[in-house]
Amino acid sequence: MMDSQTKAEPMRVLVTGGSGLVGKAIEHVVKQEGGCLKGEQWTFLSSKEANLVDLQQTRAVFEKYRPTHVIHLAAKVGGLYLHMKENLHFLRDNLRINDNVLQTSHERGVTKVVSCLSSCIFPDKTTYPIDESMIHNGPPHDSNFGYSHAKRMIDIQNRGYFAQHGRRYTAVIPTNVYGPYDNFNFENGHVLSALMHKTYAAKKEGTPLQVWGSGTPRRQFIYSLDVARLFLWVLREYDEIDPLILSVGEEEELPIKDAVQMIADALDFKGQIVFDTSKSDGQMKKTASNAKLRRYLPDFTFTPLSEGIKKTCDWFVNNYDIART
Ligand code: NAP
Ligand code: GFB
Repeated sequence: MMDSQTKAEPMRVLVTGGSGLVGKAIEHVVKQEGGCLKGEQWTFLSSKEANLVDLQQTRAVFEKYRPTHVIHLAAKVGGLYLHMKENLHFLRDNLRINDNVLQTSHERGVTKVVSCLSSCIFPDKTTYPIDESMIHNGPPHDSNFGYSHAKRMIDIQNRGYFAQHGRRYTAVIPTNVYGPYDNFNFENGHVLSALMHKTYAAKKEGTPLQVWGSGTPRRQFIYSLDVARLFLWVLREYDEIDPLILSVGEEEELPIKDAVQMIADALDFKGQIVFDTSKSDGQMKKTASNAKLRRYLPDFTFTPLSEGIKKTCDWFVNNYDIART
């Protein structure tokens, strides 16, 4: 029951998690930026079509679409405060989703799988900048240990499929991603999307903007469409089993409070900004090196943060009724 791709046959690409922030960005690049080559089939899955925690549903959706290539994005995802509440749930769901997708891909002879890790999986106590060789060099930050260990296992699984079966399954490691179709929920969203919603509400209600934590932790933010363009390059051109960090340069890292000001400017919020230091700061920094990416793509242009934040705020205001809030 091998669906392996003969040389001439165009790819049939299955994007798991195709309805989320990164999935929607890939769909945009595929459909609006010529990312789909002649004869290729691209399928963007959501959990409504198949719950990938369930092996039978996973096998059934692979039977239906018979992919030759898989971009594996599907995961239980969330911001710092959701992780702190549900570390075990993140661990168990993501371990099962990843094993079902990788094993079913192998059983069906899928030529290439590109999975998605995250820069939060690196050791919390480390030297900086972090690079791809450091994934397993010590425990991740305590706030997201469940998700981080499940994601680290993908790197181990990829090595196993290559060592035992010669499969060329690999992974990318984005830093914090933001953009249209993000999760803008106050409690469960990542920092930028949650704060965009809070700023929008504070402006409407004439109340102060509540930022959680001290605002001093530092992050590197990458725009979802940049992640999408890099994903397509990795699918077509990147031939290593070892993962690849997808990030802006270290010099683009900034404290949360500076990103808050960019959001306030983008939404024209002139009210008071309050930092609630009773809330956790989470990991203080996770500075990632993009030197390996730059060796491959020295001229790739990233969307400047202020421009990406403006575009995302405009999308949120114009799509408030369909946005995840
Ligand atoms: P997202 O917006 O929350 O989307 C998650 C996607 O996974 C959705 O399409 C969702 O389907 C699907 N999904 C969730 N549980 C599922 C299940 N049990 N069965 C099938 N599908 C399921 O997340 P995202 O931010 O796009 O993340 C995409 C990938 O990037 C993830 O692997 C994440 O770990 C990784 N990543 C994200 C960031 C970030 O800052 N956002 C940073 C680094 C890495 P529904 O729409 O039906 O719920
Ligand atoms: O994006 P975020 O939730 O996760 O960012 P991480 C958390 C940082 O933003 C913390 C501050 O320093 C928070 O104190 N922050 C301020 C807020 N206000 C808010 C707010 O309203 N909501 C949120 N969420 N944060 C995640 C990992 O870590 O990074 C995930 O837990 C994933 O697994 C993601 O890898 C990319 O950057 O701390």
